[in-house]
Amino acid sequence: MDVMQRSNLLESACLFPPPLGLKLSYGTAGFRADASILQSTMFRMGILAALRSLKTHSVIGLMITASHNKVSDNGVKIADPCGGMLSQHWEPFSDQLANAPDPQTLLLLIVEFVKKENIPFDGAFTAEILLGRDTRPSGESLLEAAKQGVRSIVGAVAHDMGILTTPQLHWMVRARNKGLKATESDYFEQLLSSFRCLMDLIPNESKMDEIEDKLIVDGANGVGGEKLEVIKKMLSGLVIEVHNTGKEGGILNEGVGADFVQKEKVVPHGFGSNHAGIRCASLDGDADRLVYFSVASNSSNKIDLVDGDKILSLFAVFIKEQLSILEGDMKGNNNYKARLGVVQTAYANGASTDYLKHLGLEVVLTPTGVKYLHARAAQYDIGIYFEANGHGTILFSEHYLSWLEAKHTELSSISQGSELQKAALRLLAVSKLINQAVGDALSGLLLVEAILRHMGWSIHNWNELYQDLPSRQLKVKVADRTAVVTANAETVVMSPPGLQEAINSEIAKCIKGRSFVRPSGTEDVVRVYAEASTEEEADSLANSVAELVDRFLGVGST
Ligand code: 16G
Ligand code: MG
Repeated sequence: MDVMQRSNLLESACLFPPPLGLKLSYGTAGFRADASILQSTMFRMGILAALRSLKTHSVIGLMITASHNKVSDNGVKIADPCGGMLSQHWEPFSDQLANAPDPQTLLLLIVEFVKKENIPFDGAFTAEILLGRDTRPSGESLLEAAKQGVRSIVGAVAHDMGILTTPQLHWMVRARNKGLKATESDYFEQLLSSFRCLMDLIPNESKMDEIEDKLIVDGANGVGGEKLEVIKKMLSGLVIEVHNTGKEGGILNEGVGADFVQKEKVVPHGFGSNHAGIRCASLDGDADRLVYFSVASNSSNKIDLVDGDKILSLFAVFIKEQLSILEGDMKGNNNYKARLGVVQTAYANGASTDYLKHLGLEVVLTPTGVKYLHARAAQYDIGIYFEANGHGTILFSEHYLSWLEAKHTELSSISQGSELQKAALRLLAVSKLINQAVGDALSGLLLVEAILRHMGWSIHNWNELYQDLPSRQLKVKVADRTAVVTANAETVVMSPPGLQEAINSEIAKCIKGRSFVRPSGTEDVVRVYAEASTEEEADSLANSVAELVDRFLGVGST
């Protein structure tokens, strides 16, 4: 780094002093805090994104969003060259950058890191950053801070991609680095053409008339509703009505959205008994989560939730069906059996895991957070991952996709229109429809809709795949949540000593009891999950475990 670069960094850093006395952390998926204190973090993440671009010789993404958090919050996450989350290897550096107390310390940190990581500053490569933001009012000024951060690295270029869903930005980064078409209209075009392809391949015998044409979507008053309005206009064969678009004066994530619906299990604002029985879906504030629900027929505000686990199960059933057609009667020489795997977290309802195992699928658990699930799913030819909260996707390995392309070409020449050829084409269409970079509520929704029509299933048929075990989630405020150390994909507490044994004895009192605790990666709390055979048992197990957490770690304890 030459003198000009150093003075450029120092000068611009002076314009963005960090908030005093506050420790920021990259957390599970980027920084999140009250928007008013994020200017310096945003500026510094602009720098980090530019350094990452230089290091990887690739386009990097910077997304300004706080997902399902309240509207006064905002946040930032970085998309790596493949479109996935920032490499965990760089997370400690992002924490250090965000927390550097003054411009000199910041510069020193950067100089050291550039040396350690061997980041080239020879001008041979132009750092390029795609910036996106959700609909939060604070997004615009935070975007300016991020741009200044990018530009404080001499020669780096910041492209403002405008208001986007988080998955759209990840998709664009991945597409750019693969040399593919990468604009927003390319995104819509890819989704719509692969959706159309799946719809055209629906078997004639599918009982489509049993399915309500109409889908009502809760847009969380965020960016997802806005984008869905665009998709809607280009669709045929599916009627979508979007509520909570944010245009009717509703507030982002307030009593609406996938997080609210999944955690509270009640109707979002704008939905009521007049929607009973109709297929409904809910997106979160940045549209990377999707859950479905139907409004209970009695006049209460209760819903039948169809969560991420059930979306995963629907996808798994469909993919498995296509694979057995394709692999059951292999014609030609070029035959191959795909490795199909399913990835969940400890939050997956126990009934879903049992169901998936009964289907004969390999099911693995990882810790909470997309970066863990995604990495594990990428180890299969086809890896399906979902969190119960509705974040997930289906990954196809490059190797499998090349095989599938070749197989499809071969089948098209020897048995055009055969079931085998159709199965290959369906799998190829799924790989284009479903976002390969990150979980995406919009593409997930289109895939769910296509599969329901393929199966001839109403939302009720789908929901009956298995019966969820009653579950309860609580959070406990403690003195120091980092004192909770877990292992085995967060299912076992290693520290503080004795807590796991105490939890075990509570679990033993319940039929089909299961419970675990973990420190939240996004809030200063310890989370408690419990499930059991009845609502009462699940509630009481959650309460007893929360009491244990409080006893071992409560605000008063040290
Ligand atoms: C973030 C994660 C989500 C996870 C949630 C857990 C990403 C993109 N998002 O929203 O996957 O379920 O955090 O929050 O990784 P918690 O640690 O507060 O429970
Ligand atoms: Mg989100």
